[in-house]
Amino acid sequence: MRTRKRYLLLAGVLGAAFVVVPAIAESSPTVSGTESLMWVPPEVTVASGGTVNFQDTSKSVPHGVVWEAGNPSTPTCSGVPVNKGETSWKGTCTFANAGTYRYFCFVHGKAMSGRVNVGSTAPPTIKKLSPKKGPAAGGTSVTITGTNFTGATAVRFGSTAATSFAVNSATSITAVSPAEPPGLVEVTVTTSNGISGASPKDRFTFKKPRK
Ligand SMILES: [Cu+2]
Repeated sequence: MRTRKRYLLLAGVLGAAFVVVPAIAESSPTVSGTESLMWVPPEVTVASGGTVNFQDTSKSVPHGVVWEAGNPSTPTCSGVPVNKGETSWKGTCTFANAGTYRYFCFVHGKAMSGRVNVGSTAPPTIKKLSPKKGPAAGGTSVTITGTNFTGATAVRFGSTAATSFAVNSATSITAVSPAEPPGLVEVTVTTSNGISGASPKDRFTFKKPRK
């Protein structure tokens, strides 16, 4: 057991040191106004300053965008009909500020609504785990406090994925620990902006079963 534990600790440290942060995919999502009077997909997420492609693929049904009052800022658009309706168009809009942008169709009204979520480009960080230990059998509900958790795609205990996790807010995630051999691991949160870096605050201990 002793050797195994050392190995795990080593693996955890090495894993954290050699984590390769994937290049952020800068491809922009595309939203299509359809013949069935929907924006597809109705919700997309981009980084601050990111762009979204908009198009009318219906051929015959005109659509156009109306930005709702209360958005973080007015997006800068090119080739997208704003406050008017047109058929067969294709363009892009750039979203300078973080936050949620809501819009609806100039022709079809709020029944045809969409959202663009604009997030930070900073990778997530972990500031606190609570609790910091649990049984090797897993099943511990761990509250992870930190930053930039919005859109988290993975939570890992060492190299093992959490059994499940829920993003409560940009600063809070609740994750259920998987089964792991006893020992210390680094917990990581992954978003499209990267993986949280190793720190003493993200360490979780899987306890040996009592005999
Ligand atoms: Cu429309």
